[in-house]
Amino acid sequence: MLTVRVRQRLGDGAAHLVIGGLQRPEAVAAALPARGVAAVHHGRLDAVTRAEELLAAVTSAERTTLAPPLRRALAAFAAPPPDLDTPAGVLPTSARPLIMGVLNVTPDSFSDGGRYARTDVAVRAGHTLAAAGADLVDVGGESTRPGADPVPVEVEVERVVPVVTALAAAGVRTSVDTSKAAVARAAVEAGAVLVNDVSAGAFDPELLPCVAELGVPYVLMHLRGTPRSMQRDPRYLDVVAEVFDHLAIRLAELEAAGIARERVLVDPGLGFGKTTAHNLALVGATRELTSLGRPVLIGASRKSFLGAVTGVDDPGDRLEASLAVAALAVAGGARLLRVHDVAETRRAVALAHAVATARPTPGG
Ligand code: PMM
Repeated sequence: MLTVRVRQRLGDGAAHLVIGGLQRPEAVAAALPARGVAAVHHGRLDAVTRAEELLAAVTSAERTTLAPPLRRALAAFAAPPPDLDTPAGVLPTSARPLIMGVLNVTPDSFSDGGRYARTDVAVRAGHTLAAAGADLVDVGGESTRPGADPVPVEVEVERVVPVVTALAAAGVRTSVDTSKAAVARAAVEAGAVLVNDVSAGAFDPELLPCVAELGVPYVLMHLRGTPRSMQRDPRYLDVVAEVFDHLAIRLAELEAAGIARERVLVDPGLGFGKTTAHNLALVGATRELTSLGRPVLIGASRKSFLGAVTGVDDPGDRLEASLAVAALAVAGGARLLRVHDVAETRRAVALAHAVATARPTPGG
């Protein structure tokens, strides 16, 4: 499949593009007018070019298939994404970055392990997140920490559903963090308005048909391997290109499975089969992910790569690093931040968003 990543738009109508899936990328590079970059890396064309020049350089058959994704990616790059419709109203992703507060109802999550294993305690914590300004409370009943074992479906349902039910009844908007169809269904029936799946549909073949039927928004995240194995020496030739292409290809596959693009958010999956260097490169490439045309979710809060950079071992002490990444992600166009420290992130993000959208009129 052809994939189009915009790295930068230039003033003269040209753009720095990376195109995956071309039949003869070297021939296309050779046919482009010289403008600086026109090279092939790991089978992908990396070129500074205008859309018309690029379309003129490919075969007529490829022109037909390349033109729609090329125009879509150029239009989407750096533009605010559309809003998301949910059963509980619109999530205004076009207007501002939103905050998803993390509520892990598990005995073993890495950052808040075990604190919320009791339903009443978890429900109270959900209210606290909402009061602090979370637009969504993300309820998860299975740890996705590196090395974690899967949880039986009944256990996950028992953990998640009472919490979602209580929060929904109190008017708190929830999402469900699960890779299992039965859990997604039970949680949505209990009031969850979005399915957040770290597996991109790879762990349970029933999940995507279930999401298609439920009709709620869906977070499509990149993960290499499984939580049990993912941190064993992850390697990429080009992490940004591979994560981007995976998301682009999976978006098309979701559409074929009945999940409209309009319902999907994309997430590079920081910490899921990635080294510190991979995670940092992906945070730095947030803007490029906006060329997928979907709201970008970034989940960096308290993760171990932040500790690796700052030398802070305790996840609970990684607030400053978490806020720094949140601000950088928003500057790069991210529109949903999955975080533990909601009030602090909200303030940091308000500032980052104000800078990103500041456009004084000349002389004003
Ligand atoms: N990270 C975790 C769990 N779920 N979901 C999405 N979409 N993106 C993430 O980065 C993500 C996630 C693991 O972090 P936690 O143990 O603090 O919940």
